Amino acid sequence: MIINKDIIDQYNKAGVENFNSDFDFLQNKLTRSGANVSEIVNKIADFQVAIPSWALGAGGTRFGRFSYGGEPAVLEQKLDDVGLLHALTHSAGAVSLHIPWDIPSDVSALKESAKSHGLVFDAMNSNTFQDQSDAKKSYKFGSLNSVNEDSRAYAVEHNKEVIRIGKELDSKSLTVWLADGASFPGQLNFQTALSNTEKSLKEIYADMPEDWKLFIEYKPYEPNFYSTTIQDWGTSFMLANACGERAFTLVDLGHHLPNTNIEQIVATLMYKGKLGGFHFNDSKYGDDDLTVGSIKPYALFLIFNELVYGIETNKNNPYPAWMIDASHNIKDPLEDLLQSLEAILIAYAQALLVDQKALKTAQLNNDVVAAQDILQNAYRTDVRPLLQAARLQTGAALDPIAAYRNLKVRETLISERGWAKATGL
Ligand SMILES: [Mn+2]
Repeated sequence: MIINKDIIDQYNKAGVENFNSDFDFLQNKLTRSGANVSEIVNKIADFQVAIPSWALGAGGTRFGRFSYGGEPAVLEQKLDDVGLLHALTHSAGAVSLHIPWDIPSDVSALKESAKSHGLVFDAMNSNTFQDQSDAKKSYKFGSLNSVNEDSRAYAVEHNKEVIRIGKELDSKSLTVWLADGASFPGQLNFQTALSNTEKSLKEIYADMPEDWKLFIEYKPYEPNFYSTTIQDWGTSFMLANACGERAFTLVDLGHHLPNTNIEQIVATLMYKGKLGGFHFNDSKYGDDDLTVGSIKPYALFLIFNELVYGIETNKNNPYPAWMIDASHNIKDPLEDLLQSLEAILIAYAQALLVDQKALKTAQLNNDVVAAQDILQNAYRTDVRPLLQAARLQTGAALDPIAAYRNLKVRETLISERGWAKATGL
């Protein structure tokens, strides 16, 4: 299924009058307070988030997986799905592949397909957290950190293969997330595990082309429940520094213990120019894979406030690679992703509204009440008409989920593809 611009323009007609009145009201209000509305709308229109190939099928927990029908069975169909999201929102202009689930059989055809959907290939993801059916070595007791030299070499070689495939697709970065760790005290020597990981990452780093970046993700627990070798941003930061200037830390919202001050981690990393990538999701307890903004929208806004400040201030930090890393098992996966994109752009737009000059003055005067008010004034603004203006400007749908339902996308996908399950988790 392809959604072309004419269909969307036709669909948008019914909502334009209401949009105009909502937008005028907000524009007047924001202009009065000194905001440059058209500049903010342009920034929202430019913001692109990568969609991971594994989020397009119904996700699962270790207890079960419930199919939605019409799931993409092959890589080409995954690209088509991201193309649908991009047509509806014009903010999902990139796809993030996962090897070995997404090994392309015809690279030039795949690149052609991506181009026709207006997509680029963002960071490539390696997978050393499970053994494939044809695996020659096992990752049961670790991969890059393994005490078994053969497993370590096998994992390094896999990452090199991911780089090779990524080069063919014009990707420019590799994300490494390791499940490596221990479930029981005494199982591994912390220092040996860390040293092995550092050596392995350096080998992978040395294999990357000059214009590539390495993103090192961290996670405090799960699937190992006693220790994770790259458990926190500090360990990731240390390893990135050991690798070199094109290695960075990747922050995944779900990879923190409850109540961690993630916005402060963002600020600390950007201050040192080491925040390379960002994975969006939401959670109540741990790595829950819930829709972005569904549980803690204010925390998301505070994080975006630091991201916006860092992008403006820390020119030594590269522009971060954004990706949604969530996949839940009770929603239509495409509707879930549309909700996540909306939540990301809302938080971004609210952060763009923060009066940075006034905030700085309040901070210099230790005016705690004013500082809180400045942040909350931005957070409490209903910025959705700004998102709609950006979508109208780029030919996307005024209301993407309503358009998705109105155009019967899921029903069409089921009739085209049947009930096969997507590959991946
Ligand atoms: Mn992640």
